Amino acid sequence: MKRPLIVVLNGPNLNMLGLRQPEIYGEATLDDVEQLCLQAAERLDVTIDFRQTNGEGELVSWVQECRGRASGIVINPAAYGHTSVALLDALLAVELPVIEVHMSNIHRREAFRHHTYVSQAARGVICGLGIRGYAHALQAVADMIEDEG
Ligand code: CA2
Repeated sequence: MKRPLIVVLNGPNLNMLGLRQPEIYGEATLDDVEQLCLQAAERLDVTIDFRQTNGEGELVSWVQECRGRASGIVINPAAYGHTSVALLDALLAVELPVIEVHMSNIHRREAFRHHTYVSQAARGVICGLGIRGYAHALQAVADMIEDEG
């Protein structure tokens, strides 16, 4: 049987991961995060499409493209989570299980990071677990796909 597709989306500046601010985000690079996701996908018997963009419009388009193509979405919207109603609207419209990931614990940081628009479209939110949060998010989406057929 064909493996379900889970799209893993990453927002602005996450291409800098491992290159700056290791005290907040750790030393792993975005390539390391992709490898971790690929390993989790093997274990879970799903296919992933892993992407990063600095553009809000591109992120919205990628969410729209998931309709009819993907079975679920894992998204680290980065700063757009805190600002983008457009991204929220796209995630609500796509009607797929969504898990939001933040590597840092956004609730222990500045007040403007405590709220995310994306959370309103997410079945669950994982924050503060570093890059391992992505593997937990993939597990959660894979479970939802299996439970809901
Ligand atoms: O903790 C997370 O995963 C965040 O989504 C990361 C975002 C931040 O705006 C969110 O509040 C929480 C920032 C991504 C930028 O990552 C960088 C990594 C290294 C150097 C510079 C930026």
